[in-house]
Amino acid sequence: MTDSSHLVSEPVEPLSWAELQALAPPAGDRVEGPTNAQARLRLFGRSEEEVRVVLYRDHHAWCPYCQKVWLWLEEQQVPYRIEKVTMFCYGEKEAWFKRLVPSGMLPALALDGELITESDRILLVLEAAFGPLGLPLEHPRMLGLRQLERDLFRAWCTWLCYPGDEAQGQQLFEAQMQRVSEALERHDGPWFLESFSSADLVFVPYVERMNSSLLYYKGYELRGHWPALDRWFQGLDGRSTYRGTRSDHHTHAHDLPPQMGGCYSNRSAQSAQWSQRIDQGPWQGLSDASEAEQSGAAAEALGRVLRHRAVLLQQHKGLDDFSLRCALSRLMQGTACQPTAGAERGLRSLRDRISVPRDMGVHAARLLRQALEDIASLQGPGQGPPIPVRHRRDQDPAPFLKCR
Ligand SMILES: N[C@@H](CCC(=O)N[C@@H](CS)C(=O)NCC(=O)O)C(=O)O
Repeated sequence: MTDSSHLVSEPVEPLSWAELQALAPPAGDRVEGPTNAQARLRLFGRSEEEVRVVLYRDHHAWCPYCQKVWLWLEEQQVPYRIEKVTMFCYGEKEAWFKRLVPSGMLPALALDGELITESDRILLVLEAAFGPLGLPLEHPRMLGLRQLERDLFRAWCTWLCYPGDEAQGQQLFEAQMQRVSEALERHDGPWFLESFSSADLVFVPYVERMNSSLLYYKGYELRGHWPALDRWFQGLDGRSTYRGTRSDHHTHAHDLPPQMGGCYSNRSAQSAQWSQRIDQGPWQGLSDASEAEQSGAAAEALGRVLRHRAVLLQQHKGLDDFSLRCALSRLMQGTACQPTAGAERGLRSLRDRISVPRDMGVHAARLLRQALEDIASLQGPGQGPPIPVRHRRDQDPAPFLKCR
């Protein structure tokens, strides 16, 4: 693990933009390559004329109900187009979307031009058109698991989002987790049924958010407490569909409060430790992804910063060209050049606003956060603007869309 507090600057120049550009990976195939958050079209080897589906989901991939539908389409390899929409918490809802869906709610999906809202209805319509993923959603076993997911969701909300008796909140949550664990242990494999199915997919978005939020706000290690759930996460880590939609602890710790109306810390020593580590590093080895798939992560992060560098330099007060190159040189070569005086706030402002998977994958984000922190630490302890909790307008996508 890197401990940036003891890092000493070296008498080196950062790489130039041209040198950095030469280290960036070639643009990946968003349409036919692995599941990714940047694609606007997914074809799975089919022609564009065959596309019958449009998925309307949020720009930042924060909406859990969108993740469920997104994963279903990726698992079933149904060709689809993606239209991204702004959530109320981080910006202005697009007028064209409000005309389509006056409530502004996501996800929405068009099948052969017919608009459907409500994620469960969307999945039923998709299932009728393209076939089920495992057992049909209305099979009695599936209905039981879907109900269990809602019971777990409610217990999690009660513990996380309302101030109250902490011990009781945890107890109610663990009672539901016990049922989840028993459901998972009913089969040999890691899944809720004999093989991967819509049942797993229904649990993915919120259990992912539970894993991150309970660690950050309660110091509760979900995967450590529940071995069956840990196996389930390991199974998910092995699926490229999941890896492409998966977020990380830092992103969820800060995207949930405005969406859920607040998250309450239990102020335990463990939650203080975990939240500090998730916010300020070191990020390597956090339990939000398996450690295996890391190759190319630094280059991935570099490519994403290069793409948006002009807007990033405008958006993060104090971040200057030279200091950003210092951080990227650290990322790619491990060098430690001294950033400009005052740049530490801008470097940490960017560090705090990397969003997974919107910007890059979990491993790329960890490496970039660490490089930004390492270089910022050479200048001092100054932090960027605090991350707001009631809204996330600091994450308005508008400036980034102008230069698409
Ligand atoms: N019951 C709905 C819930 C959908 C929902 O709550 N969507 C939220 C985002 S997770 C939303 O679009 N809110 C409006 C906004 O944030 O802009 C479903 O299953 O689709």
